[in-house]
Amino acid sequence: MIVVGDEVRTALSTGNAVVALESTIFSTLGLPSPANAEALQLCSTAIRNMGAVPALTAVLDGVIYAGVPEELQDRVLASSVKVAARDLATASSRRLPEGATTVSSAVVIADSVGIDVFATGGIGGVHREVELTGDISADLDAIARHQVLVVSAGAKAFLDLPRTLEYLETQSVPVVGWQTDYFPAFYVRNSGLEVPHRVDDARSAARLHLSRKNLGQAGTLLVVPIPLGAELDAAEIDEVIEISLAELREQQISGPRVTPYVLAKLEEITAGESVSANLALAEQNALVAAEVAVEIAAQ
Ligand code: PSU
Ligand code: MN
Repeated sequence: MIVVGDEVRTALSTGNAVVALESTIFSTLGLPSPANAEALQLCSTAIRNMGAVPALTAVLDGVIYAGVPEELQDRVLASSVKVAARDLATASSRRLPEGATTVSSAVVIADSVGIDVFATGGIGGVHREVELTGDISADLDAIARHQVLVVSAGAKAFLDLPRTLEYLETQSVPVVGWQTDYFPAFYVRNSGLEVPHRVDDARSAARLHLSRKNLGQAGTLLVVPIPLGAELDAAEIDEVIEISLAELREQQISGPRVTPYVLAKLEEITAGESVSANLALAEQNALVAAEVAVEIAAQ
């Protein structure tokens, strides 16, 4: 069962703008405390300042929320269980105490309650060495199947970006650069890979989403580069990622433990700058998402 928060329900029924949020990014799996709480605060405030309502998604005591009530949000921050789209039904039926949604589950929830726009930091994608592991995030298929506009700063930093773009093309997901012709690389504004489409304002993004809907097609990926002042050094990031991935291979660590490992390493080596960068891009994505949601609501 999905419970829609009071404020979100009112906004949806009166045709006002809503932006859905995933919760893995705000949990212990995404950002270290207290940066996780700060990130949730920054994103929620950015969305409100634009005139939209934030809808934090999560699972609490088996209840799937679209709009976690504020008094329960601390439990989401403390969560350490990742709930992807495949896990939603069991999380609910087994009454999972605290589950953090990923992009894939959040997009399923948003679509089923009629929320058009979703914001996150970075989506999952095709992993490097996919030919050995077969690891392709369920985020990609979820975006391809659900009528939600997903706003992100690209994909997680250590993925195979060219293959991620190929996969999105295969799935007919338009990747749209926000004021850019290039796919951003999370901590870095430009990966050097071109995107097939570009929009320069919220109205154009809203129109694109609505025409996808009219065609009976599903999700769109709007990619927003990290703000200029918050960008990290591409060479340094690459080096840390290479070292982390080699260490993971040596220790035979794979699957869900990869992301927290790489993020912790990046935080250590950049002396916390990677965390500040993550906050800055998440806030900016929330802001752009809210701007587009307001335009969609106005059309
Ligand atoms: N990007 C990050 N850190 C994360 C995630 C994305 O920089 O923790 C989370 C998001 O919730 C995304 C999920 O939906 O990882 C994808 O996980 P997987 O690769 O297991 O599908
Ligand atoms: Mn995976």
